[in-house]
Amino acid sequence: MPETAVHVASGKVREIFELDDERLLLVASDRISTFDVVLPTEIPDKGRVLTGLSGFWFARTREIVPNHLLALRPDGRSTEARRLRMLPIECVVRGYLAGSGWKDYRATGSTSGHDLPGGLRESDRLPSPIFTPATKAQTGHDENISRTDAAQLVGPEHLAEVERIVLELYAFASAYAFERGVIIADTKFELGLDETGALVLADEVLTPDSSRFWPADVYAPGGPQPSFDKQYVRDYCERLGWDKTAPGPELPDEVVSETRTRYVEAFERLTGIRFDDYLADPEVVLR
Ligand code: PZK
Repeated sequence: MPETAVHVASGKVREIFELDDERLLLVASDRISTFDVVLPTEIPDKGRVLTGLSGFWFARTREIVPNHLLALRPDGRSTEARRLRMLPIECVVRGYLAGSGWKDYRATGSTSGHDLPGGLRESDRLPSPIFTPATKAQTGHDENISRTDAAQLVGPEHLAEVERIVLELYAFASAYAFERGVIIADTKFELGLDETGALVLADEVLTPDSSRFWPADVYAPGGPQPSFDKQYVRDYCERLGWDKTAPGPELPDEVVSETRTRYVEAFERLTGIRFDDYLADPEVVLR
């Protein structure tokens, strides 16, 4: 990292530094969270997998929407990005009924104002993907909001374009991933505005931390699905009987190495690129 990079923000598992007035450095750590708690044990290369996947998707979705990516650093975990004015909403797209979408549906029959057919089960595929904007909670959980509230936050003209863009991104990526055996049940995008007022895709995109990835070969709606990446960690935590409050448990070596393998497998399946080739030259994902 350059000596002059000033730390500006921390997420649960990543950091942002300021390079200059126009550029940020996003650094993805190997930290992992489960049940909303960051665990004391890291998953080696997890940050590289996420950075590589984001770069891969940025390169393949440029025709749908311009993005903030300027370069991937040789360490494989750091992204140089254009500095934007971020929109104050999370742009969630759901193709399947899971997480808070399932909770809202079960309680009210709808989510973010989308009236859904009756009789849907947990993890069912939706008749068509839906945009379910959410607030950016500073602490605690993002809250699904109505389109009216979202329009208030970003302006009605931006909201219509944001919805069109994120539905197109989801349609492209979910079809691509499904052919490679991965269901993208839902995913969260973040957009910002550049100096000309144009919408730009930012943050991380279509990674296991910003999405629910399910292995397609065992998909069975009617209950929760196994997570492509974190299932070993969740199962271990459940077996321990941990109460899911901080601090989380240390992970045994076997859970760490199985989990690392799952992250690397997600990377290789989705990109078609060997992870070792990424480590040798991260910008292979951009070509
Ligand atoms: C920005 N975050 C979330 C990400 C963290 C926090 N291109 C951009 N321009 C201006 N701001 C942001 C971005 C991006 N991406 C993103 N917060 C600000 C975030 C990574 C680590 F700690």
